[in-house]
Amino acid sequence: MNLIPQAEQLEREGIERIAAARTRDELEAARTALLGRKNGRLTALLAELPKLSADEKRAAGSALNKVKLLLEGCLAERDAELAALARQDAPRVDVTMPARARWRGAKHPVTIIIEEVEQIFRELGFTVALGPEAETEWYNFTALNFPPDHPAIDMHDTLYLSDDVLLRTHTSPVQIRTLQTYGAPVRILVPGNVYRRDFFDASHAPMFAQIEGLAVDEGISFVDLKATLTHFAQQLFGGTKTRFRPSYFPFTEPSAEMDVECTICHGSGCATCKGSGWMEILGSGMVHPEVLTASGVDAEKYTGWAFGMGPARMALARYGIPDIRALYDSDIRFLRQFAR
Ligand code: 2NL
Repeated sequence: MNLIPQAEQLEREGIERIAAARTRDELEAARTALLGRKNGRLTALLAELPKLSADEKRAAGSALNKVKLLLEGCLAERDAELAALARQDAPRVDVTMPARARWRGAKHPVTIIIEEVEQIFRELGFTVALGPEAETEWYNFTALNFPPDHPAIDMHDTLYLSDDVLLRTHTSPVQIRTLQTYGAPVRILVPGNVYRRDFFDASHAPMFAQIEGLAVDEGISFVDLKATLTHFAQQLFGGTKTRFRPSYFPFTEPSAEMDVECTICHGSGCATCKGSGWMEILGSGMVHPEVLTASGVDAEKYTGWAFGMGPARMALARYGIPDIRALYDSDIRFLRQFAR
């Protein structure tokens, strides 16, 4: 028996079959049919070897081993060809193409200030309180000790929705409502939008954000007001100097404005502080006993202090924005500068 012609036949047919494989699956099927350990054609021929004489065995074994090595080489070559073809068909990527710029959201500068103020007062035990923007004259003016002929109550300064209902001119009504609902003691911070009948110009807007704060408890004094507001200014502006000046509001007595050393020129005088070296940041005072009484709080037992400030003004000062209208234009070129 001679296996040499069969080895040659396997070689010829194997080369043809490998070249004919058009996919890697077909190539794998060819590999199994030709060289598979169980039912491959080479394995079948090798199984015949024991029947041969020693000389025939040597010649046939060497021939079969040559065929095996040759077909393995062909399989590897075709496999590389098919892999290269698959790469060519895959969608191609231009790695030099510039990336599309990703949209980054930004907080509005007024929101940045409000959130920082909220955080500072939260750490002092204050709770954030919210309330309606449409209010009655009683909550907006009467309970706050405005005399009935006060100019702010006039239709020229306040936006009325009806005879009695108006758009709140400050967030103080929320403090009155909180005292009515929960009684003393309270420590609250009240951010929100307020409305005034003003023309929109570089320094006025008919709607703007306000933040007020109120602390009412037994034994609260002007010391608490000064210490808390000084701590607040140092947290927000980073260790700057502060000063208090006497002032007047119908709802506080005594009243005081707090200034911080100008954050732009550090006291030497510039355009932002109009040469004074100081920036006014808030109004404050001891809650007028009439306000406590109107809110149902015993003014003999409790005292309190309160403050109000405009975060839009503070944003203009901090970021050096020259015109308040930039805060309300929704111009993306302006707003994206605050992305961090
Ligand atoms: C300012 C001044 C201020 C208050 C607001 C207040 C509220 C209640 C009682 C007493 Cl319920 N006071 N708020 C007190 C002092 C000043 O605002 O310049 N705001 C922009």
